Amino acid sequence: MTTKIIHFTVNGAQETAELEPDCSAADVKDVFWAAAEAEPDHILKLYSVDGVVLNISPLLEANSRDSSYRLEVVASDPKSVGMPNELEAMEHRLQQLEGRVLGEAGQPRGAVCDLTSQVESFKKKLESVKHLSWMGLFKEDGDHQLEASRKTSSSPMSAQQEHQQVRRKFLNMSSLQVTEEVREHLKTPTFDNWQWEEAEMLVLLQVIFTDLDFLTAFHIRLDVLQNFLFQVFCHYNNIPFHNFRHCFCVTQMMYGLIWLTDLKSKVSRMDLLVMLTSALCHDLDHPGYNNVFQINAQTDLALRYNDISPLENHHCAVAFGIMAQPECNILKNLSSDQYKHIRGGMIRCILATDMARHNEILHKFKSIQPVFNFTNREHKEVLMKIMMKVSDISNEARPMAVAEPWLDCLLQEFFNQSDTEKLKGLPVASFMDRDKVSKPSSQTGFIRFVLLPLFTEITKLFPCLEEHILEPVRRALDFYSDLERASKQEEEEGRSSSAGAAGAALL
Ligand code: LUO
Ligand code: ZN
Repeated sequence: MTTKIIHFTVNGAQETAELEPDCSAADVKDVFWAAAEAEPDHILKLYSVDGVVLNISPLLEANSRDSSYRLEVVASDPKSVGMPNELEAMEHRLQQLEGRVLGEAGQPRGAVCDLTSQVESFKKKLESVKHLSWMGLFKEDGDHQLEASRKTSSSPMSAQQEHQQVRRKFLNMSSLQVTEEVREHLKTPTFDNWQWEEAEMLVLLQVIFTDLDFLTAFHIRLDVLQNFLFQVFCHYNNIPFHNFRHCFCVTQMMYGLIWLTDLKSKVSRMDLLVMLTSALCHDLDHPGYNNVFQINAQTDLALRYNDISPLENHHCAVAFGIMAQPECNILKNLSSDQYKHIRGGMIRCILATDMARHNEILHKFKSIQPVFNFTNREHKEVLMKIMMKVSDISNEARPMAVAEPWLDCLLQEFFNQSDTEKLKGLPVASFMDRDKVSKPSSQTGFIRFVLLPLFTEITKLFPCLEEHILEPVRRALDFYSDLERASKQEEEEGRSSSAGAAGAALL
């Protein structure tokens, strides 16, 4: 093994690092922190030429000068005044300089003005979201397999080790302040979930829970919330669709809908806690095989729950299993009446996400929507179920670049299931069969017959949702309809050309 030469740029300068074969992770960290003149509590990101975040570790691959990596220093702990001390030193030097070189009219000379404006723009840069790359706001687009690419540079870890690494990152970052831009962005359906690592999504979930004042209102200690969020993360499985990133999407969409509909002023904070905690927990420990599979294969879950929404019952039971641990029990300081209210609400909301009940719940909402009354308990309970359903299947309300990868993930999970069903000789649903499904036609059907009726009905109650979720879904329908038409046309042309070729062959 020879010494590895790593070429990288930092603060605009070209640098190289020589990594000895037996260097430790700490040695590598020291090299890069020194090159960046960073404080120990700063967080650094090292990017490859195509913007993928690399692990700063002895496993870092050697590169050439023209494929230099880029090293970025990110925000440090906000308790330190808010500016790195080199900036304060720069400001101090500038004030001294200004005092010495004031022109005859008492105005600072041009050079000082330039320096002043440079310092001002540097301060703005540090405070702006662009330089908080630690929040992953400006990673390269299309970087949709974030974890996968990140793991390429490190040796495979066990799930337990990966979880502990996420926990360390989460707790390290959780004391950092998220900028106003990120907070505002988090309340919109345009939020791009693909830009974020798992630890960063945990930080954002903490922001959501604290932003709605749940900690003060329900006397939730921050460390208990963090334990709860981390255990929720651990209890989602590493499967293509129903994973922790889906949980984050649904919770973030629920948070966005609460703000867009001003639900804070229409329902109690207890009901908001039910909705967000239900969104967070609604697919806990999903195995990647739906209820039809559970029932047909007579799995333990189907047997345990007598074929009645086995998955959704399981998701809810896992949620309360996590909260049964005192160090994760975010409900521990509630009164028994409050606890009963939350538990009843979460059971209703999580069980409502079973798509087999789609028509039942939508029909009920349609019957009360024209006379909806926010003081009517039953009305609010139906609305909370509808909000769960909207958040759960809302991918197509997001920008196409965010939504489309989700359909690929979903079909991958569906195809895994139908492959297994074929192997086991179990019934196979056509919309899950890789030999029958086309992405466009499955999606046009779903949008036309499932999404649009649901989103149209909730938009009747909250007209402001028209532009935020109904319009994007209509655009998605147009997109997939065009794709469907184009692929049908190709098929036609394929058939006619092969018919032509066959005919020619006969001549
Ligand atoms: C609806 C649904 C059920 C289980 C798992 C995922 C989904 N979601 C979706 N299904 N969630 C979002 C989406 C989406 O954007 N598209 C689809 N599309 C196709 C595959 C589909 O037809 N899904 C579907 C439709 C109805 C159903 O039960 C009535 C289950 C799945
Ligand atoms: Zn879900």
